[in-house]
Amino acid sequence: MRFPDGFVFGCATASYQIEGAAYEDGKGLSVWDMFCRKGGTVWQGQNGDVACDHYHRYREDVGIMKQIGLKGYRFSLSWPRIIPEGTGAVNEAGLGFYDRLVDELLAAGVEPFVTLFHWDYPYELYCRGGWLNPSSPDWFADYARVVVERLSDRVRHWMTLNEPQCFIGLGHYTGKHAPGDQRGLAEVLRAAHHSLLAHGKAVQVIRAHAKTKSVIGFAPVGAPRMPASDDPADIEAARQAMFAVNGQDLWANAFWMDPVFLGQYPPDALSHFGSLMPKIGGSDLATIAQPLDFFGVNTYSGSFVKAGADGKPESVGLPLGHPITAFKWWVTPEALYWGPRFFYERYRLPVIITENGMSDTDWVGLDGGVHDATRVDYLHRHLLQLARAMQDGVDVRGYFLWTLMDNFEWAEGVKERFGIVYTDFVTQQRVLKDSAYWYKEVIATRGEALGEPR
Ligand code: IFM
Repeated sequence: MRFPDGFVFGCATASYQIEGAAYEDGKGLSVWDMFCRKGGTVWQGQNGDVACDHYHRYREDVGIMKQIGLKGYRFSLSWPRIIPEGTGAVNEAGLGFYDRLVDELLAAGVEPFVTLFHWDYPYELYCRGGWLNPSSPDWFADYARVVVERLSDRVRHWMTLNEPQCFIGLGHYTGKHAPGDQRGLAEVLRAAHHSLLAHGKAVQVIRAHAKTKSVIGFAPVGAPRMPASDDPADIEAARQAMFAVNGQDLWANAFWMDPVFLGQYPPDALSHFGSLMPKIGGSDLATIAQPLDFFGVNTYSGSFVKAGADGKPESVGLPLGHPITAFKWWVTPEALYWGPRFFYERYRLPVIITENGMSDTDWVGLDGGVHDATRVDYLHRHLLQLARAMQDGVDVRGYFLWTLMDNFEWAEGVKERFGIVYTDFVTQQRVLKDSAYWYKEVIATRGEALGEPR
């Protein structure tokens, strides 16, 4: 199978995970700068102060993207690098960095896909209440305007928020991520609502101020539920489970996606969370549900479901010894079939996989290469399932592999290596792994190198 002309094979990264230069050129503090300094928060007390030093080495990194033949590069902007206090004065040096990066990408023939926010929230705004402050959606919209006015003559593809499930849920509920808060569910739901409003307002800003026709999306986590068999009853059970809201956490797909794509919170979210739900202003849902151009989704793994005796969804465990990544995430390639299929069915927008990949314990071999056969197999299986979804009629426009190079994996520090390029964090030397050469071949043949979907 050949992927369609114009299908974007890319890689994704995020500012705090690769840039470093945490205290340079007028950048303001982010919640991640402060969280890492707290102690006991990140593996071995590591931080993203230097990370991959991409801020200084971006030319070399774009050269690597060109060598691999990437069609698109998804990266995020550091809000406090651009507006150190979160609102107000703009830091020209910070904005200039992204300006040069965009130029470099375009010169290399790599299309920039910009994510406005991938977790490095301005610390100054956190001190003013952060996502709990009712003004937070406007702060985000103001920041979006600064960026759009500067970059939209060259950037056409935009994503607003990356994985609100994580920066709200892990950041404000479990406290595992920055800012490290453990708040009650009512406050967390209020912060979630503000983040969705921020998304909607940013879309309005892009549409109103972009200098070229924009293609806009959102990049939530998509956690697929997959039928345990081809029995239509199991398929229906998986579909129901995929969009149900029933846990005491923030992982439910529909909680985040329905407001954005359908203009309403799912009815079971309202009944399930009841009085914990925030007050929803009269025009809030209309603001949140701005028309989007694609359904971006980050998917790494899924879980199986069957129809129970009463027809209701029942979880099905995986067999003993089922494959698992270094991060201890189950390897379930069918997630890239059922996820896109169910999401497309419900939200009717072209799908872009905005992240997919796996962590492993890679190191440089005696021969100087990095032989990550397991990652190649993971990617191969996932791309074949995505191709199968496309053959079954799902409109998929792109695939962004997470990630270009090993980087700072949040609370796990540099322990979890997700890259197709190996980063030596001492010398900052980059080494293309076998998976990078494999991906290059996949891109060059527009997927033919994968063989037929199976
Ligand atoms: O590294 C993260 C990324 O920042 C968001 N999505 C999941 C990746 C792997 O954990």
